[in-house]
Amino acid sequence: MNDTLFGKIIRREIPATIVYEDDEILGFKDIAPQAPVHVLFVPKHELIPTLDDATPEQAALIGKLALAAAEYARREGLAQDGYRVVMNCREHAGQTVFHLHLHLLAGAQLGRFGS
Ligand code: IU
Repeated sequence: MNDTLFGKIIRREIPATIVYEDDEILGFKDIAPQAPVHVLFVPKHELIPTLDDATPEQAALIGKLALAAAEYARREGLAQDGYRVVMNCREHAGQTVFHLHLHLLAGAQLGRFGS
């Protein structure tokens, strides 16, 4: 279980700047930030490779990823100006780590996306 690079971060086997944690979710700073604030939120106990692999039983967990990002954004004073959350799924989205995660991007006016 959790046998990915993010699994190693969850188990504290490799370092990361952890900024959020609850029973089910860990949030840590992305090592290659794409915005002034770039945090990844990952499930701690379930290894779901991509959003396409998620099951209806995991709906609540996926919702909690989004709510964890929202809570962090509120706590850090990012909510009023706003932020973006993104999940990349497989090749065309550029997914590189196959352990479901939600990106939180904030701290500046973000460009449009999709190109
Ligand atoms: P993606 O959605 O799979 O494309 O995003 C993976 C992210 O994980 C990407 O933004 C990387 O910079 C980030 N990351 C990290 O924060 N720490 C690491 O050790 C590795 C990747 I490898």
